[in-house]
Amino acid sequence: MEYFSKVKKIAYEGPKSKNLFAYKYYNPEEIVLGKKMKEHLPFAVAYWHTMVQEGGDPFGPGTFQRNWFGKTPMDTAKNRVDAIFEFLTKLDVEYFCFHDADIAPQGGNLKETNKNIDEIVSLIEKRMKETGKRLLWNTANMFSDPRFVHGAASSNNADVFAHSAAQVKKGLEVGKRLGGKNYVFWGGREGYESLLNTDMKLETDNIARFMKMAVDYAKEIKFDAQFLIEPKPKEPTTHQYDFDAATTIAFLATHGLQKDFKLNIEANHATLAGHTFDHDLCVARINGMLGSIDANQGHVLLGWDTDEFPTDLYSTTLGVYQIIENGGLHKGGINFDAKMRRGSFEQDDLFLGHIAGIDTYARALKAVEKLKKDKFFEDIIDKRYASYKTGIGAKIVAGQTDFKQLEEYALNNKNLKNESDRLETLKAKLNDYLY
Ligand code: XUL
Ligand code: CO
Repeated sequence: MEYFSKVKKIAYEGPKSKNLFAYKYYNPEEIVLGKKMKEHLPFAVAYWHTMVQEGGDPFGPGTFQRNWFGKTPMDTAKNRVDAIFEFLTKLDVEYFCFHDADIAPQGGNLKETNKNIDEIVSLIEKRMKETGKRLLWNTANMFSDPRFVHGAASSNNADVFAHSAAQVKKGLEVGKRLGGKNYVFWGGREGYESLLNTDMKLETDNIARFMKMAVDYAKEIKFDAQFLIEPKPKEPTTHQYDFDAATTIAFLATHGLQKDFKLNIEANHATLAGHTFDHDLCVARINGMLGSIDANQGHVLLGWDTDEFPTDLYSTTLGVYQIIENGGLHKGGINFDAKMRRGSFEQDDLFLGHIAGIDTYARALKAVEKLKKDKFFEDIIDKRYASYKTGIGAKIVAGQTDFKQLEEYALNNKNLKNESDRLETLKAKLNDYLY
């Protein structure tokens, strides 16, 4: 069956097009900064938001009209496979991402669940071969089922740790079978509510033990995906262990895991942590840890993870600048971890949400191209840090001086002078590149 029968393949029609179901800025074959747009921006569709979300909120049930519900949960799961591959093909997006629980319903026990997963994975594998679509990453949902009430690898209950290990083991096998490029850990319930009853040291050590076992198992089965951790500061628990990029890098370094992992930076998670999107991307990048991106945005007035499609050109441009500075995302991609608003309930609206996000990233890339051609940021940085190019500054950077020499320099220096930043002018100039 055709699930989106009214929609044809979304094509690039240029900024003047009035067709809602067309790209105005994303022109996949266009060369920008030496590469095709589609190579700079390897987009992915998130199974959970696009295929599974029903649009409920704490005040009322779902509103989303979807035509893939079948008689049984397994029928629905099978229909969803056909629907997502039709969606990816019509949207002209190469990648998708999923949690185990998104693709197949839980059975009465782990064995039955794995059987359901195997059956659906066979269908996915077949559709991947037919369409050429690829798996950017998969992950395990270790937060929805009530068994994860106290966490997964950080649970106080060793039986839950073991169950989680079995789930990730299966996830790694599925990732290998589908040729997944990455495998993601998002903390989910790996955090705590109160120190009154929490052994933080045991919980964080256990998470590290869990990660090591995952890396070892991937090696054993020759699954060469890049492991990723996706930081998030709060939600669902008050304190999430993977708070932000810096905290997560420190955790990995402390436990000797930094070579085996990179980070999947999500825009809305960065802003929940009190950072900008580009801040967390930059922290990951300068530490050699930028792996992939969950593209979305929060709402400036709300303090939770609203997972909106990214339409804010300002933050997206600064984000794409970090991707370019990183030399691209390598094995990673740009996954739309974004959901339609409850009021955008028609099934075909799913295209419009993705088109909005994809066009925003394309515009951002074009803005970055202009910024790079003009050496906009390079010139600012060169000038601002010029004192480290010559004289005492050059010696500091080269490690050729010490406190005694610096004291002598400072004592003799009659001319300590700072320069104004004029950040207001820079911000105003940046607008010329965006709008
Ligand atoms: C939750 C979130 C997840 C991860 C995958 O905030 O971002 O959907 O991306 O588990
Ligand atoms: Co995410």
